[in-house]
Amino acid sequence: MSLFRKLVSALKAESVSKEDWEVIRQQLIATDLGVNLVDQVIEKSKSIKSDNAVDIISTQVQSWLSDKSRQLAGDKNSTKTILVVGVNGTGKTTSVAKLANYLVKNGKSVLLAAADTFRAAATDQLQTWARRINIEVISGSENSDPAAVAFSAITKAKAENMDYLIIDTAGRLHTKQNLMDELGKVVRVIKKQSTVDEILLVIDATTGQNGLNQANVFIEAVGVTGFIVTKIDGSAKGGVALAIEKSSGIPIKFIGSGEKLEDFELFDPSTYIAGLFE
Ligand SMILES: Nc1nc2c(ncn2[C@@H]2O[C@H](COP(=O)(O)OP(=O)(O)O)[C@@H](O)[C@H]2O)c(=O)[nH]1
Ligand SMILES: [Mg+2]
Repeated sequence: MSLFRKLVSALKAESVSKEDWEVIRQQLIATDLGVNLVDQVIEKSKSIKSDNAVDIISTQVQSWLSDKSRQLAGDKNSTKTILVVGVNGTGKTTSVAKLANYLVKNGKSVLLAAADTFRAAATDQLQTWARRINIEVISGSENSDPAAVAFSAITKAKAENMDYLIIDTAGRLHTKQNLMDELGKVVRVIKKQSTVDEILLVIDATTGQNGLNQANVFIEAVGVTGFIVTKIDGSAKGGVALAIEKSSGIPIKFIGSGEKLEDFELFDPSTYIAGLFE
């Protein structure tokens, strides 16, 4: 990704002009790191004269990342429920499929729930993925109650002793109150029978600072436990990942890097930081 390429050159240079610092600043702002963090990096960079300058700055940037666990939470002996939430088009349904595939490849049993009942197409999309992974999807008819789908799904997942239940949800909710009501109801239905172990918020890296604002609405409305940052493949704006962890303290757990099932991995902070400073 090497979003910090120009900064790295400057840190290694004998001297850097005022104009060059401004160019670097603009380049960092374009990564969607946010003006505040960019200015912190620039100030610190200007102040150090050392052969280790790159290491010093990358350590500073690393300290902005969350030190919370990036592993999926939950008791290994019972069904763990993961709710996947986020704005429409960010990549929720694709990420649900990718996460299921990742878990199945690691020997886990997974049931899916298609609780985005606003559009029949959303259920079809999830069923197509599930056929490829060879797992089952619980769904309801169009416009049926998402909480009813969640109820059937958790009942089945527990009866069959599944390792994971992953619930895809709708993002097309006009107000925060709507969002809270609908997601809150799904959470209550699960909690009557089991636990909600993760609420993963999907963030589209290409939406930049706007993605951050959307994230805050979800963070306030439901107890988000982790992020899935998608579309980092098509983005020169990977700075949003840093910005979002710094501002929320919530860890990124997975990243999506393409449209295929395999384009998905655990977020590794060291690799991410190294990539920025390549
Ligand atoms: N390039 C790229 N595209 C993605 C990624 N994740 C999802 N998409 C695409 O984004 C679009 C919306 O995805 P979808 O899962 O339907 O979003 P949802 O509305 O949040 O459920 C689809 O065209 C996906 O193929 C990713 O990591 N990289
Ligand atoms: Mg969807």
